[in-house]
Amino acid sequence: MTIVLHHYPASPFAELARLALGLKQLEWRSVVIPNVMPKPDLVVLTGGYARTPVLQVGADIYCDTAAILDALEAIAPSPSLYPAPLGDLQRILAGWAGAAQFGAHVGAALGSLPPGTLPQAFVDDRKARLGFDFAKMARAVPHLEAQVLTSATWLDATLSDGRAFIGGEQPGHADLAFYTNLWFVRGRARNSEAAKAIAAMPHLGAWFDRVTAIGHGSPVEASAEEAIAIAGAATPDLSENVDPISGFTAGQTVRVKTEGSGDAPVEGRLLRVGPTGIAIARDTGSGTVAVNFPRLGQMVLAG
Ligand SMILES: N[C@@H](CCC(=O)N[C@@H](CS)C(=O)NCC(=O)O)C(=O)O
Repeated sequence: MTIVLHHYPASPFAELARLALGLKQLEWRSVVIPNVMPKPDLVVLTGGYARTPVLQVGADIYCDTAAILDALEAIAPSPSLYPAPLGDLQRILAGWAGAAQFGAHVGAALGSLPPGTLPQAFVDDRKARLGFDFAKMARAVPHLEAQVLTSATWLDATLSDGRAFIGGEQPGHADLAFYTNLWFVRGRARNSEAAKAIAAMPHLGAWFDRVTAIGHGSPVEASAEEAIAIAGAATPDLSENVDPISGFTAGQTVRVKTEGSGDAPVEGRLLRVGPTGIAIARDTGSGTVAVNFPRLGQMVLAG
């Protein structure tokens, strides 16, 4: 079983996945993908999903960090990404960190960069795909930094009782999700007011260092061609398990689309759908892959 992460260094969600690989001390192949469209080698595997990161385990493809972390938890159950006492509540905290809070952190960081810092291709891509308006973001920096500092203050207060991680002595999904938001602000906008205020929070700073120390496991560089060959040589999990409440049947052609986004839907034959996940089968031209998504935030649409 070969684990491949399709990612690029500066992506916060990719950093979340890299830390999850580190927590599990896994060996993995690192395929660096473009940070703008087009991503032809990635979509050969995903069928259209082009966000960062994507995990590949042989011919099983996992889109979105929620599905990626579930896959890693199944591959290497210990140490868990969902340790007691929070357990699955880690997911709810991570979900908040990865939604409005993610936007505030990214906006506070990118908005405080001097104009002209970001490559034009990146500015154009994010405008077209995600509706980013960098001039508006720059004007909103004080507001966005306030959103960042509210959650940073709550985290610092939570950690002030001496716990090592958000849920206690073991790190979990929530730690990785909040960390990557702060990592982006500290890394991209070192001299911003938010980065300085965060650096002055003692409990948060010590926790940040503990999460950094988790590391990334053991990455080995690989090419997109190698990743496609790995998928071609492997057999995906084509087991079927369709929850009748979904209104769909196994084998039916469906499209899976990220809610509230302009992202391309991914078409395939429905394998599995339940309260926590979706899987479809599709042909890449050189074999079949199973493409997995989280249930939350993904729409299943009839063919
Ligand atoms: N909900 C997704 C969000 C992924 C996401 O939006 N990633 C950003 C990068 S951090 C992205 O895809 N940006 C556009 C790109 O990389 O092309 C997840 O948890 O993986």
